[in-house]
Amino acid sequence: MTSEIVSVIGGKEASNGTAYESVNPARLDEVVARVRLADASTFSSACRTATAAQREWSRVPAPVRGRVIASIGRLVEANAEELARLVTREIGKPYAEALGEVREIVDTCDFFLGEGRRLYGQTVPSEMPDKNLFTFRVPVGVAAVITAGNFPVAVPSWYLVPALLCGNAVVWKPAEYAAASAHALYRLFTAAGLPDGVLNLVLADGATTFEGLESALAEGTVHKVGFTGSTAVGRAVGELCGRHLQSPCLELGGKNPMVVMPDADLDLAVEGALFAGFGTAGQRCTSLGTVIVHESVHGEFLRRYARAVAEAAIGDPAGDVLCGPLLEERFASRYEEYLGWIQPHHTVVSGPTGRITPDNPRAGFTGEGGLYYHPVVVDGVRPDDRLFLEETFGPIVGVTAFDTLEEAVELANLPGYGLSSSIYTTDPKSAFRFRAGIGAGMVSVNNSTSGAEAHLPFGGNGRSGNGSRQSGVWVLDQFTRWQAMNWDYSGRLQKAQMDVAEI
Ligand code: UN1
Repeated sequence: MTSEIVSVIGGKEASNGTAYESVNPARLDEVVARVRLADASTFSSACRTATAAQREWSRVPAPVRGRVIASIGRLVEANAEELARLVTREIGKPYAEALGEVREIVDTCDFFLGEGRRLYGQTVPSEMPDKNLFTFRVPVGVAAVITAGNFPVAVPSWYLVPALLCGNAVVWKPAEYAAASAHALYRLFTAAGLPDGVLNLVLADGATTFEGLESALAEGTVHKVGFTGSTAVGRAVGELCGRHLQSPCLELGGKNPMVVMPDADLDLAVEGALFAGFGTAGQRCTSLGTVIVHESVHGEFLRRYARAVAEAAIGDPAGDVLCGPLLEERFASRYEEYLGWIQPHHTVVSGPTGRITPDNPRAGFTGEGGLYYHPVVVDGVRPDDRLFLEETFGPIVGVTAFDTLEEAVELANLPGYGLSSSIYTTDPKSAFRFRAGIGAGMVSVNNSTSGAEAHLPFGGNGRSGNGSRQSGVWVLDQFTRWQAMNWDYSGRLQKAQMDVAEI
């Protein structure tokens, strides 16, 4: 049994609050961590502490901050297997994927350590003589980062690393059911040499966090909110930020489509649909929602997909499996509701549905108890079905047929999300037409909807977010604001628009 995990603010442990247990979803009787969940005032006091620490941190030259990011990357790399094992134990993510997730933090650090030596501003020509114009990137101040538990370490690093590199302080509130993984990552970050108060960890439930965030925004101690989670909560976070004239970075749900053209390599498409649909037990924001398959290959695709799903390894996430348990009880019961959306006009082509139990077994299953579910493929979903329209965070994929590419694009856009998308085709014209028509922030050609690389812009539109982008240079616009400077050395008052130089 591990000792209790608590919030850390300004380098000090905050041990007030209520008790919570983070449980291994693969073995529900195994407590991974005893956690103390803080109250709302802890969140707002963390934001005040961060405000003071940020002043000093922003004065540290960006290349030096970059060196701290480099140390974080090295520390994470040196502890990768241990961290990945903890992620597997705490949220049930198959070990190979968990290790990949840790790799994604290292990739993020690799990218941003050099950004400390760039973080470029610009020189801009003036319309007047003897005058220079400049732009500077300035840190926003304190970033409140609220993250989900399906990517308990990589997705937080997408916020934390660039925010810190840009000279901000951070108050990070991870998902409580992933508190041990978050705490381990927090320890690696601070061990790399971040001064106290620059990165603060607040362990709290959602409602308390919301309350704490509301007062911090009113006090003016939060200047940017980064939120990864459901569309419903993202909407509430967006409304709250809007009242305080802030534009948050929102990374929300997806109903990610995969279009399979008649000329597609069907085996490749099946492999992609298997990983995108059932990797991470379908609990990525980039997981596959609906396969939109051309009617001429619909039957053959379904036959091969159903066989691949039947043969997929499901069970103990510490082993070599495609799919482990769902994240937590709350997600499992919500997923059971989604199963209730299956209608008489649908055909389940994957065999049994629901929880895997001795009475509802699955061949080759290697788990014991735990929140394991049968992977489900539902053919015949229609544009007005909830299964077609709504995100179903969990192992269920809908299938529908189309005739023309225009119709496929329309179907793909219909649910109004816009995170990831994919097309399988051997014809570049179809691929580019799809790219031009799809409303998603990310498009894959002959690849899974999930598994974006850590240095391309990541983010969505519509119900998937407010158009903000993470990763690569694009995220710098979330964590810095442009400051414009003009310097007149003419020795007289030159008035813009009024004293324009004549030829
Ligand atoms: C998420 O589920 O919130 O592209 C992020 C992917 C991963 C990140 C998923 N690199 O699937």
